[in-house]
Amino acid sequence: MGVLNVTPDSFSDGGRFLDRNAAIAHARRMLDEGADIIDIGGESSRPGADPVPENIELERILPVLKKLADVPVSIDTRRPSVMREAIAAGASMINDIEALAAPGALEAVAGSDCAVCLMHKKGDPATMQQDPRYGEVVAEVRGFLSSRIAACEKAGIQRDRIAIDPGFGFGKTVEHNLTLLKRLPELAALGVPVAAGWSRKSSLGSITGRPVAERLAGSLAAALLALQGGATILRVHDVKETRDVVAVWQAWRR
Ligand code: 8Y7
Repeated sequence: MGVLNVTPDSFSDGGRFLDRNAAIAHARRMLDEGADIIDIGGESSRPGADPVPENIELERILPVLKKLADVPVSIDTRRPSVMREAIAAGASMINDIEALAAPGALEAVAGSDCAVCLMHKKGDPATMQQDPRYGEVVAEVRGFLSSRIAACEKAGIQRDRIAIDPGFGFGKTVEHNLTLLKRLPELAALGVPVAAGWSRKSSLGSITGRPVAERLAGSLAAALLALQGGATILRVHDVKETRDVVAVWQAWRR
């Protein structure tokens, strides 16, 4: 899954693809490099980010989505109204960092054949990295994702439309992220595809001491560990390089 931020303030590529044509060109390039899904986001969910009004989110997302009608597109949004519009415009997946918790979100996806990625986060983007605490992080994340899968199924979103994601960096310390990465098989045991997003994240900065522009090697190491832990969707900025990681891992596994 290649990341396409159509926002002025995302932490690693904010502002670069606000121009519509640049965004579409970047999506095409990621597809050429081997991306299977393009994840379009019109609202930054980085720690401390401000929310954007719905009409702005839609103005950012819809023109790009419509130009990518021929490929699987995921829409990164928390808003049921945006989900509905995106699904009507051809989105294949809703990637929701709130796991369809907003009132009306389950219904927005249920009345379609669209897939959903349910992500765990603790707290809100503005404050979630201020001293996050868990009793047992894996049990809490697993319990949450399991209950969201159940809520989806109850709402009529069949299991084969659901993926889950521990939400690395969303209300989690480096230790929490590493524990979740180490014990990813316990999430995979829930029986739906697991997505993982470590690409360029601040935990990699903490571990390597590198700024965001120099986190490719760290991102690839984390991608490999996620694959080995059972992730089947990797949400990344650097598609070409991650494809090589996947190829080496698949060759080794065979
Ligand atoms: C993730 C995500 C972000 C992630 C899923 C960033 C929207 C922050 N991270 N969605 N979104 N998983 N499913 O660093 O880890 O790209 S935004």
